[in-house]
Amino acid sequence: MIDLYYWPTPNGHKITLFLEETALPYTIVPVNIGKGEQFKPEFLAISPNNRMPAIVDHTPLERGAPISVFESGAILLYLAEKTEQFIPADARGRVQVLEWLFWQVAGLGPMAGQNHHFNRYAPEKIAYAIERYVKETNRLYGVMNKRLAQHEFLAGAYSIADMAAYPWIVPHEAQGQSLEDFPHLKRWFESIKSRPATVRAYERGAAYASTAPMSDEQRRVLFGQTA
Ligand SMILES: N[C@@H](CCC(=O)N[C@@H](CS)C(=O)NCC(=O)O)C(=O)O
Repeated sequence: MIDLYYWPTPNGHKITLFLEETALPYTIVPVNIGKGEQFKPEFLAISPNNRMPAIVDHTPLERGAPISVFESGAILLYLAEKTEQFIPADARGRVQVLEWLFWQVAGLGPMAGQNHHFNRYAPEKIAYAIERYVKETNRLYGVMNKRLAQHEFLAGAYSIADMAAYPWIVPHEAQGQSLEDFPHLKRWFESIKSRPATVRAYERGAAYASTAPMSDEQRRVLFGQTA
């Protein structure tokens, strides 16, 4: 029913978290981003920003032609609306989920992404850049920790906002962060980690994951892009 264009990165995991929670039938179409498969014309036709994840829903609610969606936040929202799950129906509850979903896609994701880049992948270790993104990641963890001191999840019950954020907290050590400094975030993290759907989602990803260090060719494909 749904084709998921996927690679086991934090943005990819967001969507398998949702699909495993809801048991929507899906097929993984691997997009090996280190090999440049995100530049294949058939993938660019559904994801013009050459980034995964993307989905094609072959049975949209309104019937008719398949619907494709790119951008992880748009995909989560599309799937939540389609299934009426993991987003509340009332305006007050809904807007909170949207706030934290957008906070993740516009803040935590890009900042932690730059943290990964300068901390782990950059061939030169640039102290200013590392410090800038480790500190900003730390600030964002603090924002979540404060929120989670008062709320079990980011916005009401477990929602697409939590699914967007969780995969970006998984690599906390590599981001130079300790969850011991953020006890409420740690409680939230452990509770999502132990959900059976989370375990299944990460198991699906493990089939594609590689532990090999990034090669020069992969670095060229991923970090040498221009228009
Ligand atoms: N804003 C996008 C970001 C997606 C993204 O950055 N995907 C990365 C992997 S986590 C990717 O596909 N990279 C391929 C590339 O850089 O060419 C989203 O939230 O979906």
